[in-house]
Amino acid sequence: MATVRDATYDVLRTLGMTTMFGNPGSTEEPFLQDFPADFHYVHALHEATAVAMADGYAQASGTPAHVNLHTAPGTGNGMGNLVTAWHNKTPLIVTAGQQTREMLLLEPRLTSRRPTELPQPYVKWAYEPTRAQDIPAAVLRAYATAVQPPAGPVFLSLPMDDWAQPADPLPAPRTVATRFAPDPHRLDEFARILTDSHNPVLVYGPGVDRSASWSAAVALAERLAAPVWSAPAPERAVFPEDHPHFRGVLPYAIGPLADALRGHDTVLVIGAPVFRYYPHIPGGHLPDGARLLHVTDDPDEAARAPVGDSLLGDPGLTLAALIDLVPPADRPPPAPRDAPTPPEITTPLSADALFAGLAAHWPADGVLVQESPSNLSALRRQLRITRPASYFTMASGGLGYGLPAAIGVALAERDTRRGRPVVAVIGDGSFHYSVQALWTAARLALPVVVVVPVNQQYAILKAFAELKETPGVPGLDLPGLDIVAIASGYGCATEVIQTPDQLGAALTAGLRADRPTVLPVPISTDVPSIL
Ligand SMILES: Cc1ncc(C[n+]2csc(CCOP(=O)(O)OP(=O)(O)O)c2C)c(N)n1
Repeated sequence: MATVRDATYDVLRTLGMTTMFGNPGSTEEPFLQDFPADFHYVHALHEATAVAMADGYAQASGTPAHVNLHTAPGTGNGMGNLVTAWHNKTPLIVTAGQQTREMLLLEPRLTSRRPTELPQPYVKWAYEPTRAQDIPAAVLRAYATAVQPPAGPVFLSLPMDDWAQPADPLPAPRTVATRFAPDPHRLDEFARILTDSHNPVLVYGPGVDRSASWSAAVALAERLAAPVWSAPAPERAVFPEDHPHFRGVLPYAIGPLADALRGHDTVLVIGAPVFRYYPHIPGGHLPDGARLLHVTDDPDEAARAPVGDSLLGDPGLTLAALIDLVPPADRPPPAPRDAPTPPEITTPLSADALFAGLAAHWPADGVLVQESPSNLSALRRQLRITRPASYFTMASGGLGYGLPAAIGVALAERDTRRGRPVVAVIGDGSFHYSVQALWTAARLALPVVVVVPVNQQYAILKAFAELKETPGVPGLDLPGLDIVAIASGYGCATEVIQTPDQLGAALTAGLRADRPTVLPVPISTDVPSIL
C-alpha cells in the first residue's frame, strides 16, 4: 500500500522538484529514509546555506526549489535567508520536520511549538497538515502559492510519524498562471501620460529580469527616447548596462534619489518598489513637477508606495502592451554615459582597480553574484552587466546570502546544461556568515570562483556611522582572519591575489577547475562614502 511518503515523493516528481537542499535531523529522517535514487539531496552544513543555495538555484533555473529543514532550530537557522527569499520574491517550498503527533501534547524535545508562526511574516503560507494524508495535496497547494505573483517562499511543518501512514489516492495534478496582464483602461491612461510627457524617465526593477523582458525594456526605452535607471539596491540587473540609454543604479536615499530624477516630468517605475531606501536622507520622494507611474505584480508594493499611481500587472506583459500603445517619441535619444575611468594600479589595489581587473578578464556569459557592501559602487562602476539573468544579490540587506546563492546558481547552471561560469564577489566580512557553503561546492565539484576583497573591516558600517554621526561603535574591525586556511579547510583551491594580471590567470584557471576557488585580494582600507 502506498504511504504518505511515497505519495509525497510522487507529487514532488510531478512538480519537477527532484532536487532537495537541506540539513537532516531526527525529525526529518522518516521522510528522508531510503532516499529515492532519482532525487538529488544537496547537503548543506547549515540551514542558512541550504536556504540561500535553494534561492540561487530557483532563480537561475527559473523553477521553484525545495528546502528541507530541521524542526524549530533548523528553521531558525534558515530564517535570515528566508527573509531574503521573501524580498527576492523567490518561490521556495520550505519543509521542516516536526515531532511525533502522538507526543506533541507534552512537548517533547525538538517540538516546534508554534510551527506556522515561526517563519512569519516571511512566508506566503505556513501550514501543518491536520491529517497525515493531507501532506501531498498541501505540497501542491504550497507550490501554487509560491509561484503565483508575487512569488515567494512557503512553509510546511510535517510531523515525523505521518510518513508511514497509508496515503489517500494521489491529488489531481493542476497548474496555475504565474503572470497576469494589466487592466487595459488604466494601461491606456498610463500610455497617454507617457505619450504627452516631454522628458520621461524609466526606472526598471528586478521584476523586469524575473519576467525575462530585457528586450521589451530596451524597446520601450528606445521608443520613448528615454533614459533608463535601475531601481535602487536591485537584487538583479535590469537592462543592458552598456546600452547608451542606461544611466546607472539610483541612489538608495530619498533626497539623493529625487535629485537624480530632476528635470523629468514623468517617472515610470516597472518591477520595483517605490523605492527601496536605506539611509534616511530626507527630501521629497520626487523632484518638483514630476509625476510617478508604477507597475508591479505585487499588491503590497503598490499599496505602500508613498507617491504615484500604481497599476498591477506582470512587468513583461505590461512592457509589451505599452510598446504597442505609445508612438515613437520625436526627440533625440539620451547621450551615452562616459566609460569608467581606468583606475591607478596601487599596492594594495583599490576596489576600483580590482574590479577593473575583473572586468578585463570577465567571461562573456559570466554570472555575477555579489555581497560586497561598501565596494558595490566600485564593482558596478567597473563591471557592466550586459546579459539577462546574470547578476544576483540579496534584496533584504541580510548578509550570508551571496556565497551559498552563488553555489546554488552554479548547480543550476550545471543541471540546466547552460553551463555559464559563475563568479562571486563577497566581502571579507560577508564571507563568514554562511562560509560552510564552500564545502558543498567542493563536494559537488563546482567551478565557482569567489573573489574576496579583503579590507579587514565592516567598511560600510564605518561609512554609515560617519553619515549618521555615531562614533565609537565597537566590532567594526576584522583582524586575524586567515581566508586561505578556511578555504582550503573546506576543500577549495585558494591563492592570495595582489595584481590584476594574477587575478586574470587565477580566474581563468578557477573557472576550468573541478572545485571551487577562493581568491582573497587585499585592498585599500579607505572607507568609501555610503552613497
Ligand atoms: C545578517 C546580517 N548581520 C549583520 C549585518 C550588518 N552589516 C551590514 S554590512 C556589514 C559588513 C560587511 O562587511 P564586508 O563584507 O567586509 O563588506 P565591507 O562593508 O567591508 O565592504 C555588516 C556586519 C547584516 N547586514 N546582516
